Amino acid sequence: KWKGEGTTQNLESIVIGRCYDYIRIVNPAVGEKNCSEIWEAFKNAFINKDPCSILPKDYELYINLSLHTIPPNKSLFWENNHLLVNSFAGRGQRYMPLSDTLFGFFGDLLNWCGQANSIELDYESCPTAEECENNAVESFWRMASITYAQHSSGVIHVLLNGSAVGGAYPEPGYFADYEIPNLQKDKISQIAIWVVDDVEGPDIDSCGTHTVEKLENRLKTLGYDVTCTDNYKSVMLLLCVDYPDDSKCTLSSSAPAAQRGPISSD
Ligand code: ENP
Repeated sequence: KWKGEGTTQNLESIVIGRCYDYIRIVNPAVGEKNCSEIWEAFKNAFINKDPCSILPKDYELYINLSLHTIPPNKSLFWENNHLLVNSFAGRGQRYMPLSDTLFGFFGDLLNWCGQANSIELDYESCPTAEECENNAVESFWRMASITYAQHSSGVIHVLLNGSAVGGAYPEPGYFADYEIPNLQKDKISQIAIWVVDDVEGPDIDSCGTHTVEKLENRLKTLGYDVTCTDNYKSVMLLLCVDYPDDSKCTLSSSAPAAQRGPISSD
């Protein structure tokens, strides 16, 4: 009856398994968490309710039970490059985007919704954001985004896609609407923006132009120390794994270095 995909099959097993994977293997520093209690709180946010009347605050208990500290300088905000962010972050080893916190890891890439007057999940279909914005998944990410931004500190990183149609910094968007307004200014030393184009994609947006300029101005007006880098090399190197022969992926410094020969003393 809805236009969106239904609840992911085996949702309960997946999220409880993810929770144990997270607290035991991915990030044991979070300490002891009760994964079945977290699942119950998650489920109670949306079961037996009209699937278009779920609000971010319905996930309050879920967030309280799964919350943990986010290490300073590790936060990574992003738009339009989910899979790149997941591999760049390295399950929290390099950076800790929302999807590498326990409360985001739980829902990443999954889909879920309930039904009014039934305690069953709906595995057939779920409302899309166009059908109603107060759906279970949308409200989950809103609540998670707000919490993540409030708990981020030190140098904040933002990875944007310079090839995205419509611009690297979308408005409306989670970053624009739920994350920037919830950053705690006194805990933040700098905001480092990286605008990276797809290797074979167009250069639509860059530092100082279009929507990125708008973002830089917004953050500066809020009083942040903002830096912006185009095609940040670490991210480019990762993208280039799939395009080793593209001209953008030439390791320019290696050939001269190899040809230079030994340093002579005279
Ligand atoms: P998209 O549309 O590129 O990618 C959405 C996919 O990323 C979905 O599969 C979603 O899981 C997963 N995902 C992981 N983290 C988030 C998230 N954090 N979020 C929404 N989806 C997330 O992403 P968006 O919609 O532009 O969101 C990007 C935002 O995430 C940025 O603001 C960034 O700073 C933030 P699922 O369960 O829906 O299948 C917040 C909102 O971290």
